[in-house]
Amino acid sequence: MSQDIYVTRPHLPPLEEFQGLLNKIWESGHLTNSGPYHQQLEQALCDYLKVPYISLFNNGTIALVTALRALGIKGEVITTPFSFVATSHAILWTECTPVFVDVDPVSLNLDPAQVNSAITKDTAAILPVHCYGHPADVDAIDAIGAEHGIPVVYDAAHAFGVECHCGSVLTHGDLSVLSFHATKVFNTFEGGAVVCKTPEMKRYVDQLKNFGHEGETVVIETGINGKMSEINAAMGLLQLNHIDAAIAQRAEIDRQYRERLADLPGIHCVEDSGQIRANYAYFPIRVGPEFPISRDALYHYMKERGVHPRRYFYPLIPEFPMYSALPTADKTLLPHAARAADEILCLPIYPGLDQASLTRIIALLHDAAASGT
Ligand code: T4K
Repeated sequence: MSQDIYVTRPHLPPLEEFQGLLNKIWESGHLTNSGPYHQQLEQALCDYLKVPYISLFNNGTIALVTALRALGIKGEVITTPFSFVATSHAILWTECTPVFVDVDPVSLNLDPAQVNSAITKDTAAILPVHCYGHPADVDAIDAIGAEHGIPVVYDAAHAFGVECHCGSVLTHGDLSVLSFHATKVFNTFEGGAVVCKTPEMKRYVDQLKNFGHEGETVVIETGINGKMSEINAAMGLLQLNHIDAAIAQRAEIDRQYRERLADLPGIHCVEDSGQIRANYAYFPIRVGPEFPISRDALYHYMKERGVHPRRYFYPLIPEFPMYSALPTADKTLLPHAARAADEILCLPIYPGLDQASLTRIIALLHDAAASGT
């Protein structure tokens, strides 16, 4: 019986490499609160990602909440309905109101024209997502933010290492937020980061994630505990040694999917959107009406046969109960996002997905097509 295949499997460095770093943590007793590995990882990530300042976090969600808080956002935040629920939850946690606008039907990222038309006197920020690691239309969205004096925070949870026409996509907007969760391209088990443009902002974010402390006896803000531990930081340092090889393996899987699914009517691979360097974080396909069975039928067909794709992102965020009463949650106002949520299926992609597994996944898609004709 062949093993089940999941949408992802975390990349892990060789265990013996980790053991060496653990020994040092045990010797020093420095477990958290900006220890040596934490500081090394911040610098190493700035170098790798080509960004000026990074503040590490214990996860991407707390990093998002802290980023909004650091900019003093109060009011309405224009955002995408087509994302993981953490994007909108961060808006609610900062006591702001999400304003959903539709996505571009091809890139599935926020449509700048829709963002522009949604701006009112109450708009406090724009929170786009680089969905699947495909860059949002950063030039257009940054320009809208600049024109109206509205901060832009990018949820870059999927966009580790992604570069667009002008370098790292993480240098856009006022702040960008990364996730280093186990399911991400670069993982520290749990983790995240805020990418900052100035030393002042980095210092402020560092204070906010450390209870608002400024030194030993002064507390300047109602901060939170968002600190990354030394264990997670050590894992990050090791992961960085392997990241280029891991992304190269993802690229090869992406290439094969595109090539081997090209002749399957009704299956449409979501196109990249303008990245110069991609990270192949996800492999989303759209199951069109020409495919003999529905997206959900295909999802169950595959699961029953031991392959577990995921419907990222279904249901749409506005359908969840804490959002559904908002005036902008009406799905008829979000037709492109609603259609994507009904058609999308993310196929397994991760370093270590072997050739036999890839062939099995692709064969299953062909079999499913044949089963419905
Ligand atoms: N913004 C966006 C746009 C995001 O996508 C996310 C997170 C965030 C913000 C928030 O960042 P964090 O606070 O998480 O750092 C997963 C992740 O939990 C979540 O991090 C991620 N986005 C989201 C898209 O996916 P689930 O509920 O799909 O995870 P789960 O546990 O079902 O895992 C999926 C598959 O991965 C499993 O079937 C098997 C495999 N897996 C998973 C884990 C956790 C493993 O093999 N090992 C593991 O340890 O949410």
